[in-house]
Order: sequence, then C-alpha cells, then structure tokens
Amino acid sequence: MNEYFFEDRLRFLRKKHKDLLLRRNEEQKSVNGVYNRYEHPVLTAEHVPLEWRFDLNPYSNPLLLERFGINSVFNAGAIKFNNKYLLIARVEGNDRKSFFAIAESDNGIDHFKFWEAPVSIPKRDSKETNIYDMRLVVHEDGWIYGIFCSESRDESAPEIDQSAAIAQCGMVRTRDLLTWERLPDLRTPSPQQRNVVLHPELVNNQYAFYTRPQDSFVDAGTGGGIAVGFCDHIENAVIEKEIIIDQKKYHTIYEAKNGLGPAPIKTSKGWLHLAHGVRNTADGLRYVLYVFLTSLEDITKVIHKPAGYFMAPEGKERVGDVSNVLFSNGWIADKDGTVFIYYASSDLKMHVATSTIDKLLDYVINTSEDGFCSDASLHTVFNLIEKNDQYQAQRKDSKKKKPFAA
Ligand code: M1P
Repeated sequence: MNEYFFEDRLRFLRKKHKDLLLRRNEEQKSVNGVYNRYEHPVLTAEHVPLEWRFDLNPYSNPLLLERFGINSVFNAGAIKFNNKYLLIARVEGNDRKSFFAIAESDNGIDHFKFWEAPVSIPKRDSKETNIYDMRLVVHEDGWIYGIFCSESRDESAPEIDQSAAIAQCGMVRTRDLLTWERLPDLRTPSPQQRNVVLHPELVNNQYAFYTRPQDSFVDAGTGGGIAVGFCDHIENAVIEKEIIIDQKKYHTIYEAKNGLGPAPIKTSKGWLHLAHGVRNTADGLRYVLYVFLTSLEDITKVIHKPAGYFMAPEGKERVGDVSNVLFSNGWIADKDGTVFIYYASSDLKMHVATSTIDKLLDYVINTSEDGFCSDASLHTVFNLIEKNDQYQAQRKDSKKKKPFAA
C-alpha cells in the first residue's frame, strides 16, 4: 500500500467536495420579472458525502476507488424546519435505485449539506423495488407527511417483460424528520398513481389528496388529469372518487399528462399550485412547470390559470438522464412572502428560483388564460398592443394639459 497516494487522493477528494459545498450561488435577474433563477444547481450527485460513496479505509481500499456511485440527486420535497431550509432529495445510485436523503441550508440558496446518513423508510413489502419523489406536507393534524411514489414490478407481465411496473402512492409520517412511521399505501379507484399530494388542511373534517389517475406506468391514459379525492382516515386512506380539477387538453403544454408538484400554498386569494405539464415532441416528452389558483372555499375549483408554462428547461437544464424536463415537488414560502421554488432539471440535479407570493399571485391572476387556438393567442397580443397605445395616448394628452409637468 502506498500511503502517500491514498492520503493525496483523499485530500483531493475532500477539497473538491468542500469547495462545492462552500460555493456561493448568485441570483440571475430574469426578463419576465416573476422569478429569478440562480447561477448554480443547489444539489447534485457530487454533493453526496464521501462517506456514502467510498470505503475510506486505506487497508481495505488502498486505491481509494468509489464503491457506491451516485447517478443523480433530484425531485426533492422541501420544508422549513428549525429555521433551516431542508430538501428531501431523491438520491439515485448508479444501480438506478433511489432513496431519500435530507440536505440543509441556512439561506435556502447555497451551502446545502446532506445530513450524516440518508433517511431510512420502512419497506412496505418485499415487492417494493423503488421509492421516489417525496412531497413533504406539514398538516394541520400536527404530523409531517411524506407522500411518495412506491414502485414494484408488474407481476402480471410476462417474464420476458422486465420493464412493466406498477406505481402506487406510499405514505410515511414523522414529527422530527428522523423517525418515520410507514402508513398503508393510499388506495384509489385508479390502477396506478404517481404525483399524489396531501392537502395541508382538513376539508369538511376529511383528508384531501390531489391524485393523478393513470392507466399504466408511463401513460396517464384515461386518467384525465390532476384530481382531488377525500377520505375519512389517514391510517388506512381509501379514496372512493377522484374528481378531475385540471384536465389534460389538446395542444397545450399538458396535453399528454400533468401532475401536481408540492402541496399548495395558502394565500389570501386562493390556494397557489405548482404543477408539471407534459407534451409530446419529435424529440420525446417535454416537461414544464405551470401555476394555477384554486378557491379557498372549494379546493376542487380552479379560479385562475395562466396560459402556457411558468418555467421551462433552459440552457444546461435541458440536458440530463431524461432531457428536456423540469420537475418540482418542493417549495417553501417564508413569512416575509419570499417563495423558494426548488426544481429538478432533466432528472439529474436540483435548482432554486425565488419569487414572492405577491408576484406569483399577480402572475396567476393577471396573465391571460389559454384560449386554446392561435386566434385567441393573437387576440391577447393585440389587446396588449392596444392597451399600450391607449396608455401612450393618455400620457401625451396629460402632458399637453400640464405643459410644465415633469
Ligand atoms: O422523467 C420525468 C419524470 O417522470 C415521471 O413523472 P410523470 O409521472 O408525471 O411522468 C416521474 O417518474 C418523475 O420522477 C420524473 O422526473
């Protein structure tokens, strides 16, 4: 064993890791004014502690080779807890299996650092093969729920087909993010479920879930869009009826399928939702994020929904394991109105964008709705031009009337 080699290499690895964790993240001013992105991703595979990836014993690993490779860190749930910004990320190994791990930051923008060990979630049964995409929900019943996708092989598929899978909604709850109690999977009338979210409040004394009914593992099929369902108990949650509240629609950014992101944020004007919409292109599926608002009195009623996407993959975000994908299942609203939107790019890395409740409400209420044809979009543009012309004419007029006005 060459101990100098080992020590040198360890020093190199430690420095690289430390530099990454200490890297500052600069805000990038946007043109649209609604949110600002940041220069660097907030969490990547390289953020994962060396202790999870390497055997650091020079006797059993004299070449200091990586023993457990991490492929990606993405689709993280988010929560503000003990004044820290926490992300519960989907950490996927080179072996394609994913697990959850919590990383924390003091400001929500940089210096995210993983806790000492990943999260240990009790397994549902021996068939459960993969778990991912946790939404963290602070519920009014006092628990913090983790709602995630639990995947297993479709046993009804022929032996030759080793891709067929079944997705269901797994649930855990905790009070301290350290000990997790596994609850039975959510049961719904749909054959499969992914992107299920728990509403943070009881509705008429019932738990409310946002679901995404789907016929098969990838295709939503006859599952029409984002739905709401109610149930009496959380310990054995059964939804009898799914009410579609946000439907798939021809020639939109969510024509193939959609799914809710994080739990909605309660505002004075309604429940603010972030979702992803998927459409087909010649280059495969394209995932973008969109926003809508539901009524405080009736959570099944969408009251505002801007046309098109809110955020779409840009630049380096466009390339990854599944390219052309933005996906979000975590955001944090601070008491001062700042909103931290955590989003993953192309199933690879985590990023943050910041906005405010006021800006998001202005966006969701005052952006034109989809007219579902070119003619209607053109009408929106002509309306803007006309409004601006009228404003200019009024300005000229008022200057004429007040010649000495500044
Ligand atoms: O690969 C993109 C995303 O695909 C799935 O989302 P959906 O069910 O809406 O198609 C999820 O597997 C998600 O994890 C992934 O990011």
